Amino acid sequence: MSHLVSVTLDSYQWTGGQSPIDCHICNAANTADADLCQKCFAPLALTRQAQEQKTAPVTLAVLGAAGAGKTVYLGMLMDMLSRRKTGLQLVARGAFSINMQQTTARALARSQFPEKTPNEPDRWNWVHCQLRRPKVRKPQDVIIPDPAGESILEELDHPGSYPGVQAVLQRCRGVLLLVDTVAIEEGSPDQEYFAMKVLGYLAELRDGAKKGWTQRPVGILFTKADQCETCFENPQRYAQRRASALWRQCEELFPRHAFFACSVAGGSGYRVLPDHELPVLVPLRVEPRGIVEPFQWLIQHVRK
Ligand SMILES: Nc1nc2c(ncn2[C@@H]2O[C@H](COP(=O)(O)OP(=O)(O)O)[C@@H](O)[C@H]2O)c(=O)[nH]1
Ligand SMILES: [Mg+2]
Ligand SMILES: [Zn+2]
Repeated sequence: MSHLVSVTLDSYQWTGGQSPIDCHICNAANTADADLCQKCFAPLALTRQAQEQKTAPVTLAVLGAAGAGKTVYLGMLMDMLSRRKTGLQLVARGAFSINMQQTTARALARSQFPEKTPNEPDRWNWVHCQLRRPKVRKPQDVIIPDPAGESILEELDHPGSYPGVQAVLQRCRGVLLLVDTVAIEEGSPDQEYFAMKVLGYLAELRDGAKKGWTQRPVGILFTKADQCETCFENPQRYAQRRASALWRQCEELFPRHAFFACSVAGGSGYRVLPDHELPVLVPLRVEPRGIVEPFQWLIQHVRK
């Protein structure tokens, strides 16, 4: 029996008629018929759609530690803005952009939270949408990825391990940084440290000619604030009292920053679900608060 196998080299594809495609997120060259970028795993449909536009899409980042509430927040935001008929509205571009909204809405409709975002970058959600704003004639294309929290941390600790995260951090023109209020109330410092690591990274990047994010907006968003009414009452004061190192970092390094509080669930409780061994935290009812305001602020402060 022979152990010889024939392996097709990818390089044959470069000789085909179609020209290679440079990923919009990380600039890596890809074969014309690839679906995902070979370096950062962003869907190349993003790049193809971006190439159709006269003005390049703006990349925004929604970041936070694992479990901070990124997927629930983004899914709810998309769902709310895509159903609006006036004010700030959003239209998804391409079927892949609807996945996260659909998963979140479907889970909440069954009184559950969506499953955790997988670590593998080829399974992250990417949203490409068109923003329509009152009194602004031209719609603006926006790209927002939803990476797993562990991958963000891994990239911050070991640069180069997740090229997708690195590319997004370098490319994004504004950040919403999510901080879990429940964890802060429980006395866990990890949420604050995570946010500070992200801000430390951003502060080292160049913004135009200067070092540091002097012009780009950073919104700090306290999630799950249904569990902490004082946070809702005054997020800025809450930050100053309960996350003082993060608050100081924002004051000193990011001239354009603001604090917000949000929640998707109007209370939550534990329930035993058929396919889970342990009781699972579920939303008691869906009662979105403070979802649109932080995003609206971010969009307003992104430099033209
Ligand atoms: N009480 C409450 N819990 C929430 C809310 N949003 C998310 N959670 C909880 O936080 C968990 C993680 O949310 P997820 O969006 O998956 O976090 P991610 O890892 O940052 O994407 C969910 O499974 C819920 O248990 C909220 O608005 N209120
Ligand atoms: Mg997630
Ligand atoms: Zn790429």
